[in-house]
This record gives sequence, C-alpha cells and structure tokens, in this order.
Amino acid sequence: MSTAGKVIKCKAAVAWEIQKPLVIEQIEVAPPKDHEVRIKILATGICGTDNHVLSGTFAVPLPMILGHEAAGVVESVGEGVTCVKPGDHVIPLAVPQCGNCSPCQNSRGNLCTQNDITRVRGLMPDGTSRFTCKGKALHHFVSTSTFTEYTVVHENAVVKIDAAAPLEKVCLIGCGFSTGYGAALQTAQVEHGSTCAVFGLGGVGLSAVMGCKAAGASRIIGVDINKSKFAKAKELGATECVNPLDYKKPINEVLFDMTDGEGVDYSFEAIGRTDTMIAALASCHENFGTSVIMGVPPSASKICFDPMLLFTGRTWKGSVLGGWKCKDSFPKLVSDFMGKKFVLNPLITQTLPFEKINEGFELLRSGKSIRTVLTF
Ligand code: CND
Ligand code: ZN
Repeated sequence: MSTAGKVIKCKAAVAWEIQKPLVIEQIEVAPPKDHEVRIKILATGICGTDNHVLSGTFAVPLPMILGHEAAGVVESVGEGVTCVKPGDHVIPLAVPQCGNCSPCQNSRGNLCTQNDITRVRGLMPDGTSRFTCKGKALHHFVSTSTFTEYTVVHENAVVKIDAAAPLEKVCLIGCGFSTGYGAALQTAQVEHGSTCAVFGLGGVGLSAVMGCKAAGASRIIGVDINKSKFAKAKELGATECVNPLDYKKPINEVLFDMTDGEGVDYSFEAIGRTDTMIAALASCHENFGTSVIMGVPPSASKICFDPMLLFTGRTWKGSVLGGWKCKDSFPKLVSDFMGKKFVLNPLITQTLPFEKINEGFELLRSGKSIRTVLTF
C-alpha cells in the first residue's frame, strides 16, 4: 500500500536536550508539500557536527532530529518536483543548491542562501516543520535531518545518485568525506609538491589528508592529540604525524622546526576549536601560506589574534562542505568513488543498527571511531 500523501509513523532519534542521550521515539512525518521530497533514509554517518550540537557547543533550537550525512531512497514527492522521483537513490544536501542566488551563480561560491547553517532556524524553507512527536513539533537540522527512518527536504536539498552505489558507504559523501577532500582540492587548491598540515584526524581531517595526497602534496603532516589516529592517517597519505601533547613548544613552532623554519604551504583545521584555528594559521608560511578552517566554531565564540599573522601575506579561509556546489558535484563524487578514484572504507570504522545511535556517539567521543555508519 502506497504511503504517498499520508503521514508516516516511524522511528527517529530525538535530541530533546543537550548533554543527554538521544531518545528513539515514534514520530509522525508529514507528506512533502510543493517542491519537497520525502526520503526513506537507509544509511547515515555520525559527524563531529552532530556531536557539537549534543555537547552544546553548536547552539540550535531543540527538540531536533540531527544527522546530515546520509543516503536513501525517495518515497514520495510533492507537487512541482522534477529533479527526483519515487525510487530514486539520493543524498540529502546539508548545503542546498537553489541555482538562483548569488553564491549559486558565482563559480567561487557554494553557500546557497537557502542554507540553514549560518543562522539555524531548524525549519523547512516555508518556516514550518514536517516532524511531530507526542504532539510537539521537532526541528529539522541543516536542511536534512537524517537520524530518522523518513525525512522531508526541499527539492533544492536533495540530489539523485547512481542507483548502483552502496548507500552505506556513499552516505559519507553527504558530509565528512566531501568536506575534507574538497577543502584540500577546491578551497585551498593544494599544489603538487607542497607541504600540508592537517589538524584533527577524524573523518573530516582524514578526508583532507586524502585530498592533499590526491593533489600531489609531497609532505602531509597529521596533527592530533589522540595518537591512535596516526596509523590510519599514514595509511591514507600522511607522511608524518605529531601529537602536540608531546612538546613543550606551541605546535605551530614544532611545525616550523619540522619545515626548516618555513612553515607549511597549506594547513587545515578539522577540530572546531578557536585555539587550533589560530595554531593552524600560525603554522603556515608567513608570506604565501594558506590556512583553511573546516571545524565548526563554537557558537558565539570570538578569536583574538596577532594581525601580523595576516599582514605578512598569509591567507585564511573557511570551507563549508568542501566548497562543493552539492547538486552539481555529489553525483560526480559518487561516480568517482564507483570508479575507484578514492576510497571510503577506511573512514568507516563501525557499522551499527540505527537503534545503537548513542553507542555510535560514545565511540566518537572516546576517540575510538572515525565514522560510525548507522543502517536502518
Ligand atoms: P572528529 O571528532 O571525528 O575528529 C576531531 C579530531 O580532532 C579527533 O581525532 C580529536 O582527537 C582531534 N582533536 C581534538 N582536540 C584536539 C586538539 N586540541 N589538537 C589536535 N587534535 C585535536 O570530528 P569530525 O572529523 O567529524 O569533524 C571535525 C570538525 O569538522 C568538527 O568541528 C565538525 O563540526 C566539522 C565539520 C565541518 C564541516 C564543514 O562543512 N566545514 C562539515 N562536517 C564537519
Ligand atoms: Zn558533517
């Protein structure tokens, strides 16, 4: 019996409060309105950003259904949707691509004005929610919300992918992989033979390592306070790894020592801390070094730094979802994965049933996982 046009009752992991486990609840998911798409989620990764919300560093309106790195199948579509149809395999887009706004029209930008990241409302573009639980509306997360069996997204925030692609792997293209890989290849445009440093060797940082390697960097230095991350970083392309806790000096000075006093050509911050953002900036070449912030900064945080760091010529950039225009790029990244141009398996350290979502978060917090993929 078709569920199109009807409310679907299903399981979802609800974030009712920060610093509390998610609660698996039965929720109601309304049918998609005009230009909206209802998706059956089949696989979703747990990203550091979801954890920032639960720890309270990334402030969003609660209750909310988190999750933004996923793949699934279209269940039904609202009036006027032409980009996908029921049965299509899709990736929901945490950065939509409307195609009409100035970032969408500019080749240098990807942060579509329809995004719900810079000022999180936690609602569909029309200002309402499609989720309810116990009579209460639940917020959506960054245009996606994937810790649920069914979600509803705007048609600008979903893209069709190759039906042959394994959803429990390519879900990582929805966030972590694309973010790190794109930060190196597109935002920084790492050059052949250059020296790079990647701060934070989680799913995002390791993907930046892969991007630096793909760009032909000759040295890739991984930086993390958890040395258990080093073996995988080396497997994926890091030429050396350092633990800031092993040194008395600030890590930027250590990196200068390692590069004959030059600093690295490119540095990447994939942690989400203001002190490491400054350390990454200070680690790159004072004249032509480029540092890219990928880590989501804590809400309402401020940075105080010596402007001489920039005066001498360094470039400081940010990168959301690797700078990719998601509708244009994600299907190509899926094809590249199918064509074995890069790997995703090493990033997936655990695959768990959706009900074990809190276990997945524990693994991330304790540093024992890179990506846990939840399957439904
Ligand atoms: P994850 O928690 O897996 O990795 C963070 C890594 O940083 C871990 O290996 C930690 O051990 C390490 N770390 C923590 N503190 C320090 C420190 N002081 N010095 C050195 N290393 C440290 O997270 P993730 O890889 O999923 O995400 C990383 C960041 O990227 C996080 O802030 C997340 O919110 C952000 C992000 C950004 C975007 C984007 O579009 N820009 C997309 N997804 C995630
Ligand atoms: Zn993410």
